Amino acid sequence: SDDRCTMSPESRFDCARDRVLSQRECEERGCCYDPLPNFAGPPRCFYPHLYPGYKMGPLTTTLRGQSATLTRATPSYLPKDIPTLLLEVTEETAGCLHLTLKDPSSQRYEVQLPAGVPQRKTDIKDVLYTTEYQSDPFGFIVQRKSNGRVIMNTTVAPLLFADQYLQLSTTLASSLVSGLGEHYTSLILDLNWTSLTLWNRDMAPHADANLYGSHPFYIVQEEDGLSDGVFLLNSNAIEVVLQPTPALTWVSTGGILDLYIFLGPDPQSVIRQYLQVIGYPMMPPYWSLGFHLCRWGYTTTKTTRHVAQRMQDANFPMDVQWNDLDYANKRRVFTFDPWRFGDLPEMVEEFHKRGMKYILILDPGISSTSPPGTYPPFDDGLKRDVFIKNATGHILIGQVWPGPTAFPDFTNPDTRQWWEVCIRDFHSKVPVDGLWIDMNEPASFVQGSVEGCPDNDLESPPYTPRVVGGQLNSGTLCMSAQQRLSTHYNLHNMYGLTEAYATHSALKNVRGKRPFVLSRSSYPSIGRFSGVWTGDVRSDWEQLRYSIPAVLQFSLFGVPLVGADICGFGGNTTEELCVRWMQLGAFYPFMRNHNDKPNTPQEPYVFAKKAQAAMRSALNLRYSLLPFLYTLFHHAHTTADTVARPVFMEFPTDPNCDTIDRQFLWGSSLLISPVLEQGVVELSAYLPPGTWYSLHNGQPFYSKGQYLLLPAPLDTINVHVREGHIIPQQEPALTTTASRRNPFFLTVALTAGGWAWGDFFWDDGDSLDTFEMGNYCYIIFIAGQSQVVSDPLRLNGDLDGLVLGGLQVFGVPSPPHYVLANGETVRDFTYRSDTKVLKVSGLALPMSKVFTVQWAL
Ligand code: MIG
Repeated sequence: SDDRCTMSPESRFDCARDRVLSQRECEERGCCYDPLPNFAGPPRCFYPHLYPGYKMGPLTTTLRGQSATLTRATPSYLPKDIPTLLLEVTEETAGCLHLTLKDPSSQRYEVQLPAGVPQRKTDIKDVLYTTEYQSDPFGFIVQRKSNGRVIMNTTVAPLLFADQYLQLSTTLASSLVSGLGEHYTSLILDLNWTSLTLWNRDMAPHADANLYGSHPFYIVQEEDGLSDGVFLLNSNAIEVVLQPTPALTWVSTGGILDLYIFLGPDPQSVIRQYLQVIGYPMMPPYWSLGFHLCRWGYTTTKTTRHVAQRMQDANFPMDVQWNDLDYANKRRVFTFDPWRFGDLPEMVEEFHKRGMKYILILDPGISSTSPPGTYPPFDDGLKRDVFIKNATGHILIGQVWPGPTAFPDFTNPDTRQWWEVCIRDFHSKVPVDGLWIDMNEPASFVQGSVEGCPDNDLESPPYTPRVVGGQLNSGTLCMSAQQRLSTHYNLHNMYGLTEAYATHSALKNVRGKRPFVLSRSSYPSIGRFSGVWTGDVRSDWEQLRYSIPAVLQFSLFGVPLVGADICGFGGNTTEELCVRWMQLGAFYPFMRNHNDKPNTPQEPYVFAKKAQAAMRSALNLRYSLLPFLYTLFHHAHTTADTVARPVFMEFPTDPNCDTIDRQFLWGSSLLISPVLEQGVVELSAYLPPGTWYSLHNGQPFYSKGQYLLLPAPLDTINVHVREGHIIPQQEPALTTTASRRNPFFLTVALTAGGWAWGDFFWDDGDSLDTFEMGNYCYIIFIAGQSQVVSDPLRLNGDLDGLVLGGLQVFGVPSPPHYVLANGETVRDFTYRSDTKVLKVSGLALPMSKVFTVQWAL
């Protein structure tokens, strides 16, 4: 046997990714063959040590890094090798190393993210990494400087770089890998010879399928609490192969290799470094954090009004009523059905008068078969030449809800202008508050186009990653379709991003307020413009459970405003499932109940009294926490913190937290432990070391870092407050318009030493760039030595007349003799010696002034 083939099975890298090879064919490639039974296991045909590849020329020092030329003497086994490559290595920041490989002799397609990501230059003196190269065959090794840990090592397999097949393998610093969405997976990915394809597809979430979004980014938890991450800035179809070495192989069907390596060193810093490249998330309007109600099948304005009315009559907080496709005339966007939705404008005005908002769906497909002169979006679009063309230069026609449709090319600036005009005209009749952009993978009901697709290398590349439908053009446009920036082959994964960008800009210009866009398809950067929902989840317990890792993954991708369809979209829900889903959904950063057309209703008011009460209390709990949630979004927007946070991110050195994805945090201080199974009324929840207080009654749990059995009756979701934190809250109301005027209160969770800290961001909730222009309030709360004081660091926005109405202090060791607020005696307080909770109410301390609440022990 060949001693170049001696690596252990788990360290073998597939030499036949592109097609299945016989032993003879494998050996003709110069690879090793082991006829082991390889069902979903190590590859039979694998690279020997030092398999020939590129050879690296001398390194030249550049301004911020190094560069070298790579050449290959012999061709690879792939068609159209790029024989010479330029390697450029840039030390972007202390924690971010940037490495590109491209063809120096001809320009290949490169991703252009929407402009406007501020360059955050930091000190690059003490970089966290070291880089080493192997020159023949070429490979590189990135190590963590502080401890020598290998973060990437690409010498384990050859680099391949052909026109439509780019491949790079690397070891991973550990087996705890997350990211690489969008897929139906747990938070920690399975490295047991699995592959994940990144190719945006209209596909209801299920295992092994490429779903709506593509995020070529992963984060690795290293052994000692440190973390690293890698982003491949490439928008082509990508397959990521994961193996237990632990190692990962990127296979892309085009573009260049543009890698960012983030050294953290902690997980939150990895995410921040990633978002420094792709952009920090937008600040959502306050109202968008309220409850949203939607379904497909509110078939008239009458029905829609009735739904909103019944919600109000039953005292369910709700901010936003939605309509699905039902509103549109012949399902054409920018129209409304004159019979069923003739008074849509009036209905929206009514909602506005009640302090509510209104959103409707917008698909990208523009009907192409209305009689000329009757449908301006298409007529004007033709005139302005905004539609995607097929390979022969004619408008590509696909098939979506209105029948034959053309697809706007949002990479063309003229298209963005035309889109804004469409939105402006529609908005002048129907003053929507936000837009829901669906079907933007883009989805089409025919393969490629109504005429099919030509036969060429883009439609049938030499290698097609495993995609639902088997071909890249399945359920979408032809790959050889032409857009302004490039072919659809290169741009497909960015379609939703470009639409979100256009829609965000249009809404901003038309409304002059903070835009709200919700997109199904996604790509890195989308969090700057839009929230995302996780598509057509089924109404069942498994999908409820996997909605947590789905939401947490979008946190890692810089899309904090995310949620799943509460109570499930596909299939009929049950009362119990819907109660549990409303409880969990109250802690999705974006909270919307949405249902598919044929299903039984699932609005909160349709259920029995007990279920309604449970849902109402979940909604009131969320509404009471909105000042806190809004503050978390402020931190996401300004410092790239996560909102819904994986537990490992907050407790990276506690190995018990490594894989937790049935619980999660809001920020650093609220731990949410939902019931995810049918018939369950108690649950085993992990509490990281320290004291955690039940948010419901202040009962303390002293955890050594252990699982505790918690009661979880149907009317309760377990939420725990971490010691040392202060949560700003507000009395709930039926809308945020009303709740924003209510008294605030504080939940103060003391440490054993009696300390706690919290902060609070507030502005008018709807204006553009309030933080950037300084139009906001920012207040810090500090508890210690038996008192809570506020420290208003900035007071420039909308707090006038608002008061602190009370507070609850958890962990007060003994009954206070008296309570003083700003030095004056307070009568209205209670103390419970069983739970050690002090409650002070009936206060009216202006939030915009320094206040002190003291208790004497
Ligand atoms: O082909 O607009 O994911 O939320 O209700 C289905 C109808 C189109 C898919 C979306 C779903 C929406 C539905 N849409």
